[in-house]
Amino acid sequence: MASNETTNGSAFKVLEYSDEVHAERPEDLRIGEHGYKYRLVDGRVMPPYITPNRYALSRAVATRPSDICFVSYPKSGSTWLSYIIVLLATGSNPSGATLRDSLHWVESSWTYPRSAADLEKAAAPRIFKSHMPYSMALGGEPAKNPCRYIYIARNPKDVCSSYYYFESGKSWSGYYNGGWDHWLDMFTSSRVQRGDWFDHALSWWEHRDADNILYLKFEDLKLDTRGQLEKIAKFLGLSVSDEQLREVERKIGFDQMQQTEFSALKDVKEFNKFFRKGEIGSWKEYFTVAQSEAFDRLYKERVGDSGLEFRFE
Ligand code: PPS
Repeated sequence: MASNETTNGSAFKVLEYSDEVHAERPEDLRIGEHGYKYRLVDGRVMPPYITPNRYALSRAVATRPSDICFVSYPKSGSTWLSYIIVLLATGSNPSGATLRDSLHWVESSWTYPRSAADLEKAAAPRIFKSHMPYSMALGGEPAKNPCRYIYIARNPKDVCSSYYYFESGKSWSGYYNGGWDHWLDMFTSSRVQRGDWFDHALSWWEHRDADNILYLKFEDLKLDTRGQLEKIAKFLGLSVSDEQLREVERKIGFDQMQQTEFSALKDVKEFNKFFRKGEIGSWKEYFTVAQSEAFDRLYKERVGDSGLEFRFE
């Protein structure tokens, strides 16, 4: 274990990404335009800390009926969802010292890495984080797993804008310094870490009616928080009192989450502005009218008549 990481429940330290510690085989990393760093895993663009060994471990997890895996494309509200799941599923009594420490992000070698032995003995419910498309899911094919999967999707214009902010000038992206126009081109041509947004969101959408899959949207969580909390609790088979729901709703508020040390993600270096806006429609600060119209055409073409729709404002 690297010296800048904690073990479960130990003293608070800042987690800092570094190729040497987290990239496993740094010689496999690639550098794209404007310094953008990535690696290919199963032919898909991935961050350097999603290593072949970690990915293999995540695919091999023997899931249990009590397991919960939340999944998303990056910047879609997965941290928000994770806090909800941790609070609901543990009765507000999380296993870790911080939010990240209360989760198992198996595909990643970076924050709070877990070994197969750690996973074996982890307390139920084991709560897993993943940013993989359906075909690369934790545990192998979800249809063959007892685990419950909760996918959260967000309108891709906001994802793209939030992701631009998140990847610019960061260690794990090679201090990428392309401008917005360049980023938008990267995003729409599957060259950003985690690859193509469309096939990621659609891959889970196609399986949304499976008994062990719940498909959520950031916009619904924002506009109907209480209704979505009830939906999540029901899906997880939890009976939660009105008072508990009100308490969870208060704790997961945008401001509240940042003010609480447990959920503020202050243990991760370069995450100081992780809670950027938390809004629907902040893409308007980045997209020009022409870019927005071109994106709408692409959206129509790629999403087609699948029925996957979002509020964009
Ligand atoms: S990551 O790094 O890929 O795991 O990011 P992820 O957590 O999926 O998404 C980050 C965005 O979610 C916003 N967020 C919230 N919005 C509303 N309410 C709450 N409580 C909340 N928590 C996180 C976060 O601000 C990021 O969106 P942007 O648009 O950048 O603000």
